[in-house]
Amino acid sequence: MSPIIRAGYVAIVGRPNVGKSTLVNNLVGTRLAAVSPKPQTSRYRILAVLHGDDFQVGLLDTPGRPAEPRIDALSRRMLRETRQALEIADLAVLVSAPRTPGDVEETLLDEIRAQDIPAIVAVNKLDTVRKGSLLPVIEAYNNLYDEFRDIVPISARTGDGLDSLLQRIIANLPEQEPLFDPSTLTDRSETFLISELIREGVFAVYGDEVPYATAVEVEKHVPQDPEHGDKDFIEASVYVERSSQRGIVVGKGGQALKDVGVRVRPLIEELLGRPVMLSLWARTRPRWRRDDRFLRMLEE
Ligand SMILES: Nc1nc2c(ncn2[C@@H]2O[C@H](COP(=O)(O)OP(=O)(O)OP(=O)(O)O)[C@@H](O)[C@H]2O)c(=O)[nH]1
Ligand SMILES: [Mg+2]
Repeated sequence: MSPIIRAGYVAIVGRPNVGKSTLVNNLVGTRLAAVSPKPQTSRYRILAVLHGDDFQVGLLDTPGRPAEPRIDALSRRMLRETRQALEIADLAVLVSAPRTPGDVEETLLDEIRAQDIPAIVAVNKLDTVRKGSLLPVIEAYNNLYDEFRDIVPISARTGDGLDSLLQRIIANLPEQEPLFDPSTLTDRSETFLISELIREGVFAVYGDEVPYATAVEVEKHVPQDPEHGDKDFIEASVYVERSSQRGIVVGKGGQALKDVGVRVRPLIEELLGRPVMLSLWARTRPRWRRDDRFLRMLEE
């Protein structure tokens, strides 16, 4: 018979750019979710499982909830990812910047309440503020909802407070048989994780507008092909909506796309544990943000 442990799914929700993906990556100690200084980096729900002797925490990273979502298939899917994470979850962690809650937090709180699950607030980016300035933030969250199980200040970047957050998460999970195989780290395929690392590179290299017009598809992954010098061969496309954007993605003499490759290849090698040859192509695909079939295909 399996032992009874603390086990469950934890939806990590919050507005864009508050550090949800950084937190998830830091808790599991692996770069699974794309991170960037630009809002709305995450587009998918990603499971990351943290295993301990007497617990299993299934963290669900989610896309940030914008104040005013765009109206297209991609934005609709992003909202749905958060909703589904809350439906699956045994516990919600509402991640916040070190600021008092606003409309977005209230909306998310309504959705958490509708699922009738306990919630913890993680006030992130502790490293960017003076300690004293957190008190009014904590008080405002307390006033917003007096049933928060905890309000924990953290810095996902420095790791400050993550141990106590994890303890509070575990303590609020149901006692049950293990949910995951001990070897499970994520529910996402290697191909998907590679495409997300490339997307992270795209968010890092290009200016404000272009990343939102891009999608990444890994088209070919040939593991350890001797023809290519005993390296995995990976070919991927960076899609944009307009040909003018394609020019920006390629850059002068192909330099911008090369920069993405240089940045991303070591991260893919770290993920796979093998040397990689990466070939990136920029392609135009008009209105891909509205193309549900294309979006579904990217998730596989
Ligand atoms: N100073 C500081 N920066 C942080 C911290 N946590 C995250 N960041 C930065 O905040 C930015 C956003 O981080 P993400 O993890 O991508 O945020 P997110 O909430 O997943 O964003 P979306 O996916 O767009 O919703 C990145 O530049 C991170 O490096 C922190 O504790 N302190
Ligand atoms: Mg994210």
